[in-house]
Amino acid sequence: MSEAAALSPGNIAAAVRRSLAAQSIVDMHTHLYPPGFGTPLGGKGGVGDPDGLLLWGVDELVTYHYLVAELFRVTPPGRPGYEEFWRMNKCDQADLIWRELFVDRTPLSEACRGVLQTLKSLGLDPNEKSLARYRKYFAEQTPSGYIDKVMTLANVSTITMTNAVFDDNERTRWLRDGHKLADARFTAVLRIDPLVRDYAAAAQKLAQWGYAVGPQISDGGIDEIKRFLTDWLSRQRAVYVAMSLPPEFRYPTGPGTGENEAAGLEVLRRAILPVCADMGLPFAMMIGSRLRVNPALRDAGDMVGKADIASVVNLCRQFGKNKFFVTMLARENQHELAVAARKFGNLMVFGCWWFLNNPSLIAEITQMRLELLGSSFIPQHSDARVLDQLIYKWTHSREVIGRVLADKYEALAAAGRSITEADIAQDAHRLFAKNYLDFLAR
Ligand code: HDL
Ligand code: ZN
Repeated sequence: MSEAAALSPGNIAAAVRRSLAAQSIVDMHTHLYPPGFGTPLGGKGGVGDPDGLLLWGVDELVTYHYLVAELFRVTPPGRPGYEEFWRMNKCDQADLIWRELFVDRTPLSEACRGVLQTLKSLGLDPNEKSLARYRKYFAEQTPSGYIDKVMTLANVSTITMTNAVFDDNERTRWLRDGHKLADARFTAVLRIDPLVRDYAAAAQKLAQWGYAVGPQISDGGIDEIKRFLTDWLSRQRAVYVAMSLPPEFRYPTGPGTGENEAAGLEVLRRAILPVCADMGLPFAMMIGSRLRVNPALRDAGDMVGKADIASVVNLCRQFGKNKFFVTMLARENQHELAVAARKFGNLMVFGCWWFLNNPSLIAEITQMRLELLGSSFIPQHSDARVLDQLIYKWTHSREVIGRVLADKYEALAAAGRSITEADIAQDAHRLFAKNYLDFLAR
């Protein structure tokens, strides 16, 4: 069919599926790394690095922290205990999770279904009772070759990392291996949560790293924090700066703001945002994560809380020269955030983050965003922590977002607007790549 011919309503859904499948994705937020950062699974001819940052293969897939949380919902108390579980090796942890969540129970959760979708997409049978056959398959892969395979299956063109400079393991690798970390498939993001979430602790580390920063904010200290930021932005060649923030995040300070919190906000106001504005870099705020509500679960122990959109509005208005990527973790915050984006062109709403990355909520949020923002938002990021997850996270999101888009196109057709394959392809490009890249370049 010619791209210019109007689609009949009955052909729109299939055209959307084709377009989204064909559209390569720039994934703007992941926790993935190229092989230069090391990988615990050496694969064919390789040697594993237990502290390596590139996670891939079935044992990492099955021990994803979402599934660890789900494991402890079904095992009898203390069998195993938390610390007993963490002392188990990765394979034993994966065998336990596979048996408890995938064999003894129907794997109904999104995180379970994702593992099965990934295995199926790789040509493996998702019905195995043990992980042995899957392990054999992954043992035949090389990390870099498997990255290409996964990116092709997921049709992802660029993987955007999260580079947590306050993480000792990652920082050491940047300082030691900087020259060999570059990989054209990946772009870096400077992640600096402690600078605002816990300024006192961050200041101590900065001082250890040679930046003249003290527990009290000073003009000299602000200059040193700016130097720290520009040092790392150039080392990483970062494309934006990011941090997650708790539900209690408020800007500006209020009567209840504590001393440490106030210091973090001053660092945000006087160092982080000016450096981002000077360098033309977006600042990404991921708001609503309350960390370690169950510390024994480690990464699986974080929780969601309703946050304050007025603070986002205040920042967008006060810092008109800055560009803000914002995603919020609470379902209850999504409508107000989308309305805020109608008020500020320097606010780009993105993703269905973490506990929102489920079909029912992706559908609800995407429909609302299309109705309020047209195509001027970024519908999804994968947040993948295990490379293989790109396959299922994007398979599932293309399916759900595609159905919502098809519904909107059918409604437009009913209103008399002709919808062509070219219209759909242009929107797919905008939503899954161009909005992000244009905002970086804006
Ligand atoms: O802060 C973040 O970037 C979150 O995405 C956390 O990493 C979280 O643990 C996660 O992986 N969510 O999907
Ligand atoms: Zn993340």
